[in-house]
Amino acid sequence: MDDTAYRQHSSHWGAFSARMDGDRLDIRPFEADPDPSPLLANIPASLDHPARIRKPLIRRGWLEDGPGPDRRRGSDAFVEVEWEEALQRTARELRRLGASPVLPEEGPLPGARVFGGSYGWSSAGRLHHAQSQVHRFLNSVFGGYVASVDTYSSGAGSVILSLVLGNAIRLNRDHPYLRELGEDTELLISFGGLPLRNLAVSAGGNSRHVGRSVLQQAAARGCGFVSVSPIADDFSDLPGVTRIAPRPATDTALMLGMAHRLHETGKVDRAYLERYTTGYPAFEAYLTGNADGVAKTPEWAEAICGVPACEIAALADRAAKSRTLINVTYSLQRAENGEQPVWMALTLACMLGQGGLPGAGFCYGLGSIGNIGKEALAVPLPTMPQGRNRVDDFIPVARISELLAKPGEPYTYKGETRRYADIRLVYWAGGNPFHHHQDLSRLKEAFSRPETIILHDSVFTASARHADIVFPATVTAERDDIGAGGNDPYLFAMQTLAEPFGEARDDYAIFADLAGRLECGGIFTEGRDARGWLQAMYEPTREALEKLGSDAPSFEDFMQGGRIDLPVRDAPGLVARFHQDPAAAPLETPSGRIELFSETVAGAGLPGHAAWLAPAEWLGAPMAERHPFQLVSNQPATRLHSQLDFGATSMAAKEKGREVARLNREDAARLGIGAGDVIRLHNERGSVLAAARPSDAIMPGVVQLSTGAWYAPEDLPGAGLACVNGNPNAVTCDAGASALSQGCAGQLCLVSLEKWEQPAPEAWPHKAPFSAG
Ligand code: PGD
Repeated sequence: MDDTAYRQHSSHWGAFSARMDGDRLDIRPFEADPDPSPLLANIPASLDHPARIRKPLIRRGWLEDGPGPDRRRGSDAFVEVEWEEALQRTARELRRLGASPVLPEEGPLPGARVFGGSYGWSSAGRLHHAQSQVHRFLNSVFGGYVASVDTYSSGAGSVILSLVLGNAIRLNRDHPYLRELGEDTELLISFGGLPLRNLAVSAGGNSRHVGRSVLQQAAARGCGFVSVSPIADDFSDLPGVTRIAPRPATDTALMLGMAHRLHETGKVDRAYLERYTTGYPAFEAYLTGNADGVAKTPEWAEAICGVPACEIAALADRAAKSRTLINVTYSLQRAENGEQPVWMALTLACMLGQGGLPGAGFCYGLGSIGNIGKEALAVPLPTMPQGRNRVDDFIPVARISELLAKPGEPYTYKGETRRYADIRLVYWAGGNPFHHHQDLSRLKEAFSRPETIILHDSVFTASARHADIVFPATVTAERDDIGAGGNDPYLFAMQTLAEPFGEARDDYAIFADLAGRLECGGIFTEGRDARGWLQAMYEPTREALEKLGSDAPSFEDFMQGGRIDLPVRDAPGLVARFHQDPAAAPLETPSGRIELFSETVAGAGLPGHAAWLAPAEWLGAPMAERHPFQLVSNQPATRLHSQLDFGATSMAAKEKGREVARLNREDAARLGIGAGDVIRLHNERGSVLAAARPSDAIMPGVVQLSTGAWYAPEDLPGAGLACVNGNPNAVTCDAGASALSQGCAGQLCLVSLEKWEQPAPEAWPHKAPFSAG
């Protein structure tokens, strides 16, 4: 490898080129990126941080006593073993659990007791995508696995939209909202703001960060912006942004107040409702109070959300006068009853009747993830086939604790009653459940139940600490791949930048070896090595490009650092086609139209239309008398989730290694809390320490602690177990958003908050494996 030349690479937060400068990775952002992400500076630490895993690890208790439920997971020591021993023992265990080249055609498969949901963002790279690899492996050796459906990002929102907007849920990938925002929108009302930190990241790659320039372009045209969020800096600091801060979790009430004003002032577009929607009369009866005796007036809304009724009415009037785009970010639905703000925003946009106009109508998730609202691509991206999962069982992704702790018990999902499988083996690669799941003490209890837990990661995360067998995986910089993300306009050759750390191996190599030992090698590899797969995956894209008359290099030429401009589709997307002719391009809903009343939702025990449903944990709830602060655990600005938490950008934002929590300046003064003080957030589920930062950007009664600090529980004198690094999931609630979606509701919960007066224990963000014991 020529160490002097820059090589091309990519990440979820941007493309770049890099070369080794001594033992340091020198990174240059992609030259065509107008606004590169500061997260690029986290990457160099990925090569040699002490948290990297050098050799396979086996938990001592598992090694000595064999598989079985074990409460020592999480506190037990690990033993470093040679690859041969680790692979042999793993293959033996997988065989014991039923892995075989000969599986029954009929009847139960061993995979029915294997959880392979393996949720997680993994890394960029179309081949070495860890979750795809683990799925392919489990399909090859167990005939399948118990899967997970939906995402932590968008569980409640995706479920409700799948029912009431049908195929138009794909509108995120299908409609150029960003271009239209730049060119056509007159008023953007964005519930959840439009945080550029989220727009910076996109699964698989985000090579051109255009969010800032689109907002500037819209502002220069005179577009108005209304950011609705308890956190003022959730929207860019452009001049003229109206910021409205409702109590967290009450946006639905605010929207209802706006809807009532439209109704009262005769601004409801009845022709639009008639042509494109169904079920409005039932919603209207609720809105006016004909159904329940309570009119959802702006005054009614004010009592719930705290925003003055006159402001609510004025916002409705302004929306009706302008070409208005109503956007709702994922953050609002990652909460109890999270379906409601999404459905209500859709209902409000339908009442305004502008769905068919460029730059107007309803959008879901703009500002939540980078690829939403970008132009759709005209060619398929290279994809690793996962094989067929013959186990017809799944959980909604955030029900992992129940799955492991309550085998056989019933739960509901989309109106059906299902039962949890009885899981013996958990296989995880490319995710960090002890970062991403809620109520981590409960997750820890659940993780003590399976017989064996196997995990691949490049670093020793809290999830690795709770596994039995840990395989050290390479990071992207240590392997070749192809980089591409949904709606991102380029395909990149990702070139190896450095030798693997220690004895780390690619996930593909680990699975291929295990599959071989289980006599399933042919099924898993189809006779290909990693390079062979890259070539096989590249070909369909190359052929599609050729058909469109685009120059497409041969695979070998492309892998020499090539980059291909991908064409965008010029045909209108689903939303546009539906609005052109709803009869010719119906939605995949029972009526073919937008459902403002849904029988399925009503059948699941919820109101059949969007409605204000008070959650258990909001500032108006009885629980707030005990725990008076609303914790907002949002996405971090300095890393992606928990990835590279030890990187330069992430570490620079911490205080003595501890995550920073922001709270309103007046609240801080009242509680005698100054900048940098250690504070403790707690409720019945647990507690977490953080470093305080008083801020005017946070509304009173709210504390913001982003996700991603690595979970490090310690017993505090007189205060029980606390995460000393600042992971908010030590205190969040893991109940599903509702019985309908069972989505992740981790964004909001109630806590008590106080200054930690005792000597603060040191944060220990990223321990090496051997200090785990
Ligand atoms: P990551 O930190 O991205 O978090 O949860 P997720 O589990 O996706 O974890 C990815 C892991 O994969 C890292 O440990 C990384 O080292 C590892 N990895 C990366 N590349 C590779 C590879 O090539 N091979 C292998 N084997 N491993 C690799 C994110 C989830 O958190 C999400 S998407 C959301 S939206 C949720 N958001 C919230 C929230 O808003 N509030 C709370 N309280 N909690 C949340 N959790 C959720």
